[in-house]
Amino acid sequence: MSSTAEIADLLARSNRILVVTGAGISTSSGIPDFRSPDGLYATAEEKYHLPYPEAIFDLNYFNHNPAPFFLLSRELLEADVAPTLCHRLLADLEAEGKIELIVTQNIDMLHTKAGSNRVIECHGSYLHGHCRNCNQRYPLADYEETIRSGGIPRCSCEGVIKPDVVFFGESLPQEFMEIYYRPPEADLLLVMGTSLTVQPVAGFALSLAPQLPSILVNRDPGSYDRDFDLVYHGELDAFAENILDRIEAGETGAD
Ligand code: CNA
Repeated sequence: MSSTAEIADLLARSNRILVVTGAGISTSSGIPDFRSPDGLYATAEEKYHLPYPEAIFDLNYFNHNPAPFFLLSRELLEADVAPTLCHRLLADLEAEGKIELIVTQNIDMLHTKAGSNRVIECHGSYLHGHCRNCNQRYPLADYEETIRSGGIPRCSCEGVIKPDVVFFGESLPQEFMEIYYRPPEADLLLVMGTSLTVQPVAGFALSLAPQLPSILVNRDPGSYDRDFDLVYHGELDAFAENILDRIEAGETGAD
């Protein structure tokens, strides 16, 4: 395992960092990930009364029963869900002009809440939604309150408004497909809090890892560790706090 000193030093020497994030960077805010033992896949069937856990992001199931997805959405949109130290670290690095792009698989909008702007939400987000019946587009402000109060948002035509979160089998946003085929120029790949199992994002990160200096930060060792130059195992908040402390103390060799 690499030390945080080595990682902080590489971060300090890099000026065009391409970041790929997953659900692990948000778990300390109270939003469960998918695959941890207490993650969504372990608890969803019982908690949301689903036939199988993936049904919560399945379009056919949503058309038949949208209630479980909106129950989960209510938890995600709760006002007190705050960005984590990891989101803060990335926003700070962006303020220093070091971030080329953050590609996030997360739908919780916490990168933007933390102040990051250079973000592609490749699995969509709640910022807009569309009516399943007439395709009318709605901004979050029009339907957020309904979700927060436990309801199912509906269009003027009575169709259900589905937030623009990418469900299984749906296309990823065009802006992600563009960088998938033409990755931005970067001098470091930083991957955090993802099991690297969901395509095409996993393939995107893993194909870039051998081409760039690369860092992987995750709780547990995994089969992809060998693809990265520096690997850190542990809690992401502790990792972010350590790096932020080093940056603040000027221990990083930053120019
Ligand atoms: P995943 O497959 O659940 O993997 C998460 C990874 O993060 C695992 O390797 C965990 O061990 C690791 N991890 C979890 N918590 C921590 C922690 N505190 N410190 C260090 N490591 C941790 O999730 P992926 O993001 O890889 O899968 C992609 C899915 C998850 C996308 O489709 C997302 O939309 C979806 N998702 C998003 C959210 C969200 O927006 N916050 C929540 C749950 C699922």
